[in-house]
Amino acid sequence: MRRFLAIVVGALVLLATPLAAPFASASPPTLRQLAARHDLRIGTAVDMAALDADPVYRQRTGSEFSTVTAENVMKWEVLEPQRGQYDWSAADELMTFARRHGQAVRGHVLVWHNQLPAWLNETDFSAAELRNILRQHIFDTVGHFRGRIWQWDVVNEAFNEDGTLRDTIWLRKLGPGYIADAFRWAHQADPKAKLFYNDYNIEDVNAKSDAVYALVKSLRAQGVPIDGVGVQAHLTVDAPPTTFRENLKRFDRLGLDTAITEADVRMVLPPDAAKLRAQADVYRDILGDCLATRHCISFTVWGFTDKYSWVPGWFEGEGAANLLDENYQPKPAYDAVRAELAARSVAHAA
Ligand code: 9MR
Repeated sequence: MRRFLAIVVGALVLLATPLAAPFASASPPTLRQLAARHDLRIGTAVDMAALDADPVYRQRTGSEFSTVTAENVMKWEVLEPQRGQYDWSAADELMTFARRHGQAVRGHVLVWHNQLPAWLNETDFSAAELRNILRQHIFDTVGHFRGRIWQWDVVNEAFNEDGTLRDTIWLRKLGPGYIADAFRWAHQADPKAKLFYNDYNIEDVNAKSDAVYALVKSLRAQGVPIDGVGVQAHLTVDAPPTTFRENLKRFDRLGLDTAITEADVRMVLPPDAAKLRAQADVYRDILGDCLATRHCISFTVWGFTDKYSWVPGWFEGEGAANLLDENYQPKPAYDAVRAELAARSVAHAA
């Protein structure tokens, strides 16, 4: 379907070019316009403080991207800081922004072990109580946004690197069945949302992605409503994935959608020409892997400017992981992403 559309759109563009050219605007197509040719949504995580305070950030978020993800404001600690008292304000603001800009929203995140509210960590709930709390959280949250979320990250980062299940409050108290439960509850709360399992370090075929593969295969076999696998893609310039395409394709063959959900490519600071070139190559290659995978439906970067990246705060001495620098100047990676989107439609049309 994607290839077919690209051919049709490519042909139309070729046909229309001589007529349209005199009237065409001088500005080059945005990332979202280029991605639309492939039936792909291109997205960014959104930092709500920056969206409120920085007009340039706001403008670029709206113009360049066709899907957005809340970087933090749909996490449990933000939504329900006191038990039973929800604060939807920041998340709703993002929903309004997305609607105004014709953007699909990725909901992030329902079940995770980080950024849980203090009241949840502080009390020693029984298994039955905790199961009810999780169920209620999923019904409240998915229900609040019902009909307006394109993809939900239902369960996030449930595995260790060796493929065993991560020791979290959910696994400890509820056992491994919490994963299937979460998907079933989310589906009941919004039958139209696409439901994703999401994780990092699963770009390559490795012990962790093998475990995710086994999990989603077994969920499908049991009739659990799961639609896709999100591959975060928090990467570095010097250790890019080598089997990403093969990995995406095996999920595709299971009948699942895939999505790149949190791409960034960090480097040891300061940046230099060689590192920026290497970074561009990694962005280009993983985008190419997504485009080559039939049901890889979105490519989301975890922030688009180095100005607000989470990376320097977490990895000492590293950063410069995004497409634009701190002054919103395009880096080679931005040009590489544009070129990959532009070149591929031409190749398909040929
Ligand atoms: O980018 C997020 C950062 O602002 C938060 O402080 C951090 C806290 O856990 O979470 C970051 O986002 C994470 C995402 O929700 C899940 N995958 C890993 C991301 C980077 O840590």
